[in-house]
Amino acid sequence: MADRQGLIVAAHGRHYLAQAEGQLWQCVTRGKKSDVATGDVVRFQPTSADQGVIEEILPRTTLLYRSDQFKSKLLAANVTQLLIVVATEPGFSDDLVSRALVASEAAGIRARIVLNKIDLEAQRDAARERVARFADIGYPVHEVSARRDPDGTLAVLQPLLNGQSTILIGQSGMGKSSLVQLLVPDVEIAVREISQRLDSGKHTTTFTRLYTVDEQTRVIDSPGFQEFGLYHLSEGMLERAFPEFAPHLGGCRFYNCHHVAEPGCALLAAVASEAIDASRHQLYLQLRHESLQKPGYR
Ligand SMILES: Nc1nc2c(ncn2[C@@H]2O[C@H](COP(=O)(O)OP(=O)(O)O)[C@@H](O)[C@H]2O)c(=O)[nH]1
Ligand SMILES: [Mg+2]
Ligand SMILES: [Zn+2]
Repeated sequence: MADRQGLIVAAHGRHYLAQAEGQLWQCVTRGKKSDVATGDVVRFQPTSADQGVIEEILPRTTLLYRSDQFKSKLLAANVTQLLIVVATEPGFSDDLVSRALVASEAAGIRARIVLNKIDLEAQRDAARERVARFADIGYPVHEVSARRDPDGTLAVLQPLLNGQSTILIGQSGMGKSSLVQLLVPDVEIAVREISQRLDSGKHTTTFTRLYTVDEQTRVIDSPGFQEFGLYHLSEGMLERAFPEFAPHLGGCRFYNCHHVAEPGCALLAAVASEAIDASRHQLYLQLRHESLQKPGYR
């Protein structure tokens, strides 16, 4: 059978679901390769009416991933936009938000923050204050309530998602799946179909899924995560992934300044004068430390 071109809509271990010619194909890779990501466009060789073997990943425009000391975890390919979903309750981690922002900068993907559950008032002001710090750096923040105000939520998000390929990421319980349910018509049918084909009907939510809203618009739901390692980013990539550092880079006494404890460091001076948030600089130091753990990347 002739090769087909398909869009990867879900990845689970080394099993992939490709959408092609109006149907889903269960695909595997050759050998032990598992470098295919949700959102990839692949060329595959059909082996039956609905199964195939992936032969080639077509060139990607973007690739979003995280990594620990030993391996990379691909989050999604070809996305144009990252939506970081946080909520008033349960509490969210600033550290994880910042790490996701750093990942998006390094991958060249625009990022937005969505503060969900603004109907819950107890922690609302505190949550607003925390996301405002990211707005100050320049990241757009959008307030919604997927549950209490679905129409208002759609009015805010639909124009932002139109024509984009957007991945929703965030800790579990923030409301990612609730938002996807609003944004994707007939999502239950798509979920059931994907789960059954990929996971033999076990209905786990531990994998990333892509939904097609229209020809130009895609939405990707991802499982919640507790950590976001970025061991793959070099020191040079890291300092450029904090947009608020930019005005100060180049102002250090030493051209090869690491912004750790060097005399005459413009970044440390900016932290001291509170022009740069100390916790963001702390994260830079932590990420730098992580990247130094990974030999061969520097
Ligand atoms: N009060 C309130 N609860 C919400 C809202 N959005 C989602 N939830 C609830 O928060 C819980 C987690 O939502 P879910 O979409 O599964 O989060 P996910 O883990 O990020 O996918 C569910 O019980 C939702 O009903 C909201 O706007 N307001
Ligand atoms: Mg979910
Ligand atoms: Zn410096």
